[in-house]
Amino acid sequence: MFEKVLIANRGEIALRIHRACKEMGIQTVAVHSEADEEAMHVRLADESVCIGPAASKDSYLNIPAIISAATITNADAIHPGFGFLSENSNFAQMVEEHDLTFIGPSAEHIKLMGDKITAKVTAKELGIPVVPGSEGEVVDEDHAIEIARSIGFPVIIKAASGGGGKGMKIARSEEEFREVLPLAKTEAKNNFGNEAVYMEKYLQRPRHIEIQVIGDHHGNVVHLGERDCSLQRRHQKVLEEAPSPALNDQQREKIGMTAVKAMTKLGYRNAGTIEFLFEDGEFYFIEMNTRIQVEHPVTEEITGIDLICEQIRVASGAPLSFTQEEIKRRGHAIECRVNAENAFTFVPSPGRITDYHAPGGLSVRVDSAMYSGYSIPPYYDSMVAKLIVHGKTRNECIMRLRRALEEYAIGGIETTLPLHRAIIEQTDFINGDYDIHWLEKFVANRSEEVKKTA
Ligand code: MV4
Repeated sequence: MFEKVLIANRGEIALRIHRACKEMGIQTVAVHSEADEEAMHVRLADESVCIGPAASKDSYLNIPAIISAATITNADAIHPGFGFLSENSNFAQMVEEHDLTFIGPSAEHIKLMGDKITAKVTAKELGIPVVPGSEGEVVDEDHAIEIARSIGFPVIIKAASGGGGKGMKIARSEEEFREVLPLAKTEAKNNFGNEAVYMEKYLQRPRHIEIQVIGDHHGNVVHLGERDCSLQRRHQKVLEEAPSPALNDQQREKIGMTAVKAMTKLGYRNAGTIEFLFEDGEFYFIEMNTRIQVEHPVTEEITGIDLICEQIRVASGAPLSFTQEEIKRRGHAIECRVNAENAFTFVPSPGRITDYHAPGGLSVRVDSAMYSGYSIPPYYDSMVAKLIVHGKTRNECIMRLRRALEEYAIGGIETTLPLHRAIIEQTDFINGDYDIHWLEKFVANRSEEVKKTA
C-alpha cells in the first residue's frame, strides 16, 4: 500500500480524498494555489505545497509543478479527483513516467474515452447499446444525410472532442443539416482544435442515467448500479439520485451486466462511469467518464462502499475488496449540489461565509470544505457543498432531505439551497417523473413568476 498520496485538487473532493487516505493510514500532501492558502484541504493535509498563482492554468492545471511537488515530498501516488487534470491522459502518462502511481485508469483508456468518436466505436464493439447514427466521423455530407433519412430527423451533431454539451447542433431537416454541419465543424475546430464531428438520432425527452463501474489490476470488474442525473441546468447537474425512479430491477440488472462484460473485455481499471440516455425503456451509450465523479456519494450511500478507498486499493495493486454478488444495494440516496450562486439567476456569489451550520443526524452527509469565516475565492467552480441523504425508501429519503435542507444555514453568500427546497416540493419530482429538460423548464417558469410578482 502507498505511504503517501498527493491530492491534485481542491475543495470538497480534496477533503474527501484526504479522509479516505487517513482511514487507510496513508499520509497526505495537499497542493494549493496562492488563493487557497486558507483552504480546508490545506489545513487538514499532513503536508502542503503551493504550486502557483490563483488561476487554475498556473496551479491546479500546472503539470510540472504538481509532479515536482510529488517528487520533493516523496509521495508514492497522485489522486487527481475530478475536473482539472483528472481526464488528461498526458498527465496520467507523465505521473507514471516519474515512477508515481496515477490513481485512475490507464492513460490509454483515458485517451480512448476522451475522444467521443473512438469512445462510441469502442462501446459498440464491446456490446454496449449506442444511439443510432454515423459510424464514426461525419466526412461526407451526402452520406450523412442518407443515414439521417434512414434513422429519421431530428439528428444531433456532436464534436469528437466535445462533451459536457459544448458544440452540439440539432438538425430537424435535410436543409437544416446542410446549414449547421459546417458551423458545427468550425465551432469544434475553434473550441477544441479538432473539427471531427459525428451524428446521432436526437432523443427528444430522455433521462440521463449512468452506471458506476470499478475494476482492479487482476481482471475483475464490478458495477455498483446506476445514478439518475437528469436534473441538470445548462449541462450542470443539480440533484442526483440512486436508484433511478425510472428503472425496474430487470432493466437495472441487464444494463449493469452489459457494462461489466464490456469493461472486463476492455481491461478497464479503477473507477469509471458509463453515461446513457434512457428513453422508452432503452439505453443508449453517450460517453464514458474515466474519473471519480461529483455524485459518487449516492452510490456509496446505497452500497456502503467507499469508492475513493477502493480506487486507492486497486491502484496499489490490491484486488477489489468485494465481488459483484457481495454488492448489496439498500434504500435510496439523493445528492443536492450546493453552489455559491443566486438560486434564481445563478449569478456566482463568492465571498466570506459569516455563519455556517451544516445539518446532521441519521443518514445525513455533508461533503464540503466550507467553514465559518472562510472566503470562497472567485477563481474556481462554484460548487461549495454536497448534501447527501439516505433513506430506506425514496419517500423517507425525500422527507429527510426536506428536513436537512431546512436546517442547513449558510450566511454571507448566496447559495442554491432555496432551489433545492423548491425542487423537492414539486409533484413531478416527488413522483420521479422528470427528464433532462425538466429543470430548465422549472427554472424558466420560476423566473417568470418572480418577474410577475416584482
Ligand atoms: C444527446 C441528446 C439527445 N440525443 N444525444 C448533452 C451533453 C452530452 N454529454 C450529451 N448530451 C445530449 N446528447 C442524443 N443523441 C441530449 C443531450 C442533452 C443532455 C444529455 C444529458 C443530460 C442533459 C442534457 C441536456 C441537454 C441535452
